[in-house]
Amino acid sequence: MTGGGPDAQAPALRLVLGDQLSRSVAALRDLDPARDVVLMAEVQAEADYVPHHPKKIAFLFSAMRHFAAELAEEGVRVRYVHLDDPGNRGDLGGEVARAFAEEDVARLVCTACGEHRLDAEMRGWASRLNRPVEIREDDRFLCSLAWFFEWADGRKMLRMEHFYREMRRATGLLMTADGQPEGGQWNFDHDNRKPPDANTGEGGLFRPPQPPRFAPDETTQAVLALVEARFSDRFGDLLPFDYAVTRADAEAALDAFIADRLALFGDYQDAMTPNEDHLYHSVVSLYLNAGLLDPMGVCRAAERAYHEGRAPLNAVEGFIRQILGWREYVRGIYWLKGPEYGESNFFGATRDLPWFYWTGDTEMACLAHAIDETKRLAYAHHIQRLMLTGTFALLAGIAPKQVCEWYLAVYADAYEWVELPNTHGMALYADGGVMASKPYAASGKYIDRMSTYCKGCAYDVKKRTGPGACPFNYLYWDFLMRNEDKLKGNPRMGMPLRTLAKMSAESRADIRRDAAAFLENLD
Ligand code: FAD
Ligand code: DLZ
Ligand code: SF4
Repeated sequence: MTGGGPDAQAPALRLVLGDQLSRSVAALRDLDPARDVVLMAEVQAEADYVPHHPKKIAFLFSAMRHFAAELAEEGVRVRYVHLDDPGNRGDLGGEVARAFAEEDVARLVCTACGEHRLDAEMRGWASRLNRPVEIREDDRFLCSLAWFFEWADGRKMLRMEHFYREMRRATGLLMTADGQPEGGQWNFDHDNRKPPDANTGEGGLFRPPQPPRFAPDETTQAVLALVEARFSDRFGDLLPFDYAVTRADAEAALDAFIADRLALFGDYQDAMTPNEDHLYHSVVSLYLNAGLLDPMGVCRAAERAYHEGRAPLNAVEGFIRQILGWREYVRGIYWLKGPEYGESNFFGATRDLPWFYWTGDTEMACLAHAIDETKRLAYAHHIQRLMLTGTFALLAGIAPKQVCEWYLAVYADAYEWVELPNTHGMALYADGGVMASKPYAASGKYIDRMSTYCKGCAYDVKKRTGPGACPFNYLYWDFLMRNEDKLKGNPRMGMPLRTLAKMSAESRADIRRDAAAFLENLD
């Protein structure tokens, strides 16, 4: 508690943010409905700090309104501020101050938020408001920050795989009674690299099962009208809107994933096709990150499917690793590295984000689909984010801050704690290797192997240079040439750099020429 003052029995204002929609969230834990007031506020500042996708805003506002209604049904007094309420002060600090002026409360109880930007602001509230402010740790994660910092302490390399094994041991997830990993291996990734085939809809005889769709109720319709009126000038389609906005529906979405798609999640985890948006991915990140699902519940549901013979180990281990491993790990990195983390720029990349990231208007079929899908759904799956929009930005030398802002704005699951390490660290290697052991740089060959995009593309993936050559090809080699000095100390870059060293001066010149011409005309 900062600010001194009343004891734990005094009436409290309890703040719940848009991504804290869990009844078990720390700020609500000792809530006394007879005494306390819960504050939830739709505010312009949170909608504007990046130009969030209209679907993301609609999802959050509707989920917030439904959560507030559930609390009210329990008999809790909720002070819910709508975006268009007269008197709305426009930011969270202003709404907390207004609540103190108008409610009979003596202290503020909150749960730590997920971004340094707001965290710094919240830590200033006690002195600004001259009221006691208690900021509790967000313990809806499987690994506490203290535990993560202890794990990281003294380690030269903070590799996810090492962290993940510790997490498997600590939680017992997919562990045998004698403390061994289920199936005798920690990781089944080598089984999880199938390209698209009949199971992903190639040949047109079969369509992978689709995630369930939830028809907007009256509350959601009111939010959709508000978002249409206020945010329709932004990148992203508001309609159709069919995401879950309650815990019950988010659980139904999870159940449908476990029943229909989990079994093939592993096999097609890295596959991409222009004909399908989700393939066998779960589409639960927006629910997890907003608090409508809890990570242990999701992992246990997948583990049960394995033990009951409904999904194979390669799928279940792969899925659990994303949540127990990657999700917890990136959160730890974000808080461990602090606000300076996003300031690094290992490759000194300065180019502006191409305009087509906001339109999808490009002849590169792979990027056109990933961006169009993002525009329609505020969603793209991991390999699209990493190996298409991410790799392109890496190869083209786009300024990391601009790329990070784009990712933070356009995805319904994006908050800085999870977006920044994934974009700045994993996709762009702007952190110089804190997260990844090498940059995820790849040529068109990778995209051709893992997708069917190239078949319908104006460019030729087999051509490295010359008219019609795939831009990923010459940009890849140009990236290696431009950054050879920075990469040569990395043993994992040895093979491509040796290939580069064998390249004739003429081939190098062709690559440079095509890359320069392409980059000059990016917009
Ligand atoms: P699935 O493929 O079904 O995976 C299951 C769950 O695992 C996800 O719902 C998610 O909660 C978790 N998960 C998987 N990979 C990661 C990861 N790398 N980091 C954290 N959690 C992970 N994820 C976000 O939640 N928010 C973001 O803002 C975000 N930005 C990203 C930016 C880039 C450049 C990249 C490469 C990845 C980003 N990710 C982000 C991670 C991942 O792409 C998404 O979590 C995933 O695509 C969400 O879709 P899904 O629910 O269908 O995931
Ligand atoms: C993302 C978002 C948006 C668009 N709007 C609100 C809002 O009006 N009120 C609110 O409490 N939270 C909102 N959020 C989520 C916050 O931005 C999020 O809590 C912080 O970024 C920390 O993760
Ligand atoms: Fe993408 Fe190149 Fe394939 Fe076209 S040819 S889809 S640009 S990888």
